[in-house]
Amino acid sequence: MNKKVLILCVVHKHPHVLLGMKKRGFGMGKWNGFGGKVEEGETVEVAAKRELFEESGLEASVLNRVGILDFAWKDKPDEMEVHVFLACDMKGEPMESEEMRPEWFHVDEIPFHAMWADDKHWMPLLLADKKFKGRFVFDDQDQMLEHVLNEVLEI
Ligand code: 6OG
Repeated sequence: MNKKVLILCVVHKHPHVLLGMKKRGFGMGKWNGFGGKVEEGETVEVAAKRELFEESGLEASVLNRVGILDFAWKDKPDEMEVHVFLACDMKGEPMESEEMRPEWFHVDEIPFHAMWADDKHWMPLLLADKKFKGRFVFDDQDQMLEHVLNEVLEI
């Protein structure tokens, strides 16, 4: 098994969330939070602030880690451990980057049909200020085959 550590940041300013349309690479054509791989020597928090700034132009003063999600693909050795962060307080205005086109969505109008299939399971927990851990398995068409998701008190 080959496990990569990544981070994902969701910006929540009630009643809106900021998502980005992924313009290239992994997950292209889907709305998602902002994120990517943790670089060598970085903590997950530092990586989350860096990725949020690089992809959205926003500077978060505080980022709270609210979830850890494991993603696996059937018949593939690669797995991802994705640390999910919530940003509620930030400086700047969202700006389009090479990777992402940001857009605010009302929490009742999140475009789950154009997002990774796991998001509709854990995002309601994130929006309700809950913490969670989960594992999701996909097939080679990125259809979700199995999932386990639990609310937890501490990450
Ligand atoms: P780059 O390849 O752009 O990092 N990511 C996922 N996010 C969701 N919501 N569901 C998934 O289900 C995901 N798999 C990966 C982690 C990829 C970004 O996409 C996130 C990173 O923020 C499979 O560097």
